[in-house]
Amino acid sequence: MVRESLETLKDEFLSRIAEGASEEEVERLRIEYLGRKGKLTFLFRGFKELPPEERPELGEALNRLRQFVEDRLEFRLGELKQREKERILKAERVDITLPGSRWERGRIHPLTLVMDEIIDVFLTMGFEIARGPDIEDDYHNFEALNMPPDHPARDMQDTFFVSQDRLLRTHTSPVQIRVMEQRRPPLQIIAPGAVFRHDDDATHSPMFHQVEGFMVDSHIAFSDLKGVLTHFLRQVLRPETGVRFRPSFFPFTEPSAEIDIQCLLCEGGGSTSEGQPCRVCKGTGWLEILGAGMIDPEVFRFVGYNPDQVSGFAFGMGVERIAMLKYGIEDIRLFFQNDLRFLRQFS
Ligand code: 2NM
Repeated sequence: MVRESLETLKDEFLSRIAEGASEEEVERLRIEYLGRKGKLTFLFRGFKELPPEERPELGEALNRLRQFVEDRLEFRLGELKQREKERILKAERVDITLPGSRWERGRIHPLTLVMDEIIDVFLTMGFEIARGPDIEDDYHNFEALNMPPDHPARDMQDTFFVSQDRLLRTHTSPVQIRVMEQRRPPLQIIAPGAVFRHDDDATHSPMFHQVEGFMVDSHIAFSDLKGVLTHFLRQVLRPETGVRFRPSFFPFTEPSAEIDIQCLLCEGGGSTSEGQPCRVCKGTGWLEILGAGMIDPEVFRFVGYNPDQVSGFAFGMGVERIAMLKYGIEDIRLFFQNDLRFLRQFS
């Protein structure tokens, strides 16, 4: 009687487990048969009401059935797990014959290109590179460069102040002051780097780059300035570029000069082939490209040099301006917008 119901239960279980197509269904079967209110558990409870002589045989049969159900559940779960694994392996197989996606090669920024070319010419002439902080004090940016607090030239520098005595350097000249404070001539130094002025339009950026430099020794003359800077310009631009020196003024040099090159577009003619004034040089045939001069004796006194024993020249240039002239770029802001259509044009 009970034996028969065990057989029925087993057959029913076998057909149910064959239908169970997911791990969740198998788990539900485990609860249905072996859980606290499960079908087999129920039979185990009824076991106590049997006459004692029937108990051993039936107990053994019940235990065998429970073991059978447990084994079957385990086996089915293994089958389903294996099937799922195969499905995933098939679905997610990597096709290694597909062509990969290529990395786009990066480029050097046009300002870095021009900066490196400028630096390279001076390194070849034996100059050293010096660097200094972006944030300077009033003394190194102005005072030691012969610009006392009431000096009108300070108006020319629209300075970003960080505090009473801290400012974003308006030129890289403070680097040269720092070098002279620490070392004795002979010195040939260039100071490349970012500088900051309160100015913002198509030809002025609040952050731009300069390369300044100087040469100091016992007998440096204006002819040395002319020779070094003419050679520099003909190396960076074209070997046949015309160069002219005009008198000018800077608080830190005396005498001072501004240096022009023949226009790169109209080649000094000042007009286009249609007889219009050249748009790059505005018809003058010349472009201002460098400022320079013989270092003022006052600057030497500030750094502890004896102006009767040393002399030297110094110069400065704007890297963006040179890059704009060289490549015919009309708006300085293009350098800082990171538009790939612009940046891709230089290599
Ligand atoms: C310029 C023009 C002329 C200059 C002077 C010095 C220093 F520190 F040696 F005195 N550094 N740079 C200088 C001179 C810079 O830029 C247009």
